[in-house]
Amino acid sequence: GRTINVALVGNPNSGKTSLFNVASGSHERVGNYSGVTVDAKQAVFRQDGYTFNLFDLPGTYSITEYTPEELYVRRHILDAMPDVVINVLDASNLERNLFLTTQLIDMDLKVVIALNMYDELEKSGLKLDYRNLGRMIGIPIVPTVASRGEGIRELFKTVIDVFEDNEPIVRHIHINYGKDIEHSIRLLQDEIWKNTDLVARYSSRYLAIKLLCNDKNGYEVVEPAANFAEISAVAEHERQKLERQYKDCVETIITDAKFGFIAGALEETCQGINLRKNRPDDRVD
Ligand code: BGO
Repeated sequence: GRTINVALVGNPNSGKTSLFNVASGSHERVGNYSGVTVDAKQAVFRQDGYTFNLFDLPGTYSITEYTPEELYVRRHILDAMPDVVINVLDASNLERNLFLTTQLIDMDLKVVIALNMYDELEKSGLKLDYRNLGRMIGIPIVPTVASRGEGIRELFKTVIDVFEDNEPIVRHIHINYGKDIEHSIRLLQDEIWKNTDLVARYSSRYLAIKLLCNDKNGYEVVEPAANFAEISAVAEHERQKLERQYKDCVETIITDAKFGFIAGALEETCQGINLRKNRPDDRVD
């Protein structure tokens, strides 16, 4: 059988540890990797003829570069390039948890959502059409109750389908950041596309977004490129233009658009949800 490298990404307390433990059940080979600042765990197990190499990454609300955990998760995704990311969501706190999902969408990865704490969602009385939500965001969603081991086999079956390109829901969507930002992204992508090494490894759209947000780690990724001077000149010019125009930093505009996208998707798929409680201003990170 084939080996699939899988990374677990999710907010703190979304149930990642429970999912990791129940999935790796037999603990065939569990390694603890203590970095200077963060811990990550790795386990190897088999299901349906495949070998899963599962990495549990630190819990984060975001994958920008503001905390060691965020940077660790981002580095793991960009450097280790997992075949499939399992995005573990706390279903009882969907709006906030989906923010991380929008960042994975920007990165153009193969993703499966574990809609964990599904028991809590059912108790809460909310009616979520998760199949439709999955269709809207182009990511298959599997309900799980990790603490009771429910849905885990189905989850990894779906990981196999996504890995093998057999999952019809999978579709790469772009979150629309508005006419002006989209124009700047395209100009920057034109410059990034000239470098075949960069585009072989990274999504040009993701890099363009990171540079427009003046993201240090984004610049580190692009720096070795032969056309770095040209790329950063376009990025600088576009960022300054956008910030003059909006009187705000690009990251804030993009964050607002992400929450708008989430609210729109949940309004259509989740009956009874109160979308006011986690507006961008109340974010914890
Ligand atoms: C305690 N449903 C429910 N209801 N709970 C879940 C589920 C689920 O699907 N999955 C996990 N939990 P972690 P991170 C606890 O530890 O895996 C629970 O941070 C308790 N502990 O059991 O640690 C899970 O790795 C005492 O709860 O998450 C855990 O992502 C009383 O959610 C918590 C009640 O899971 C966080 C719960 C001493």
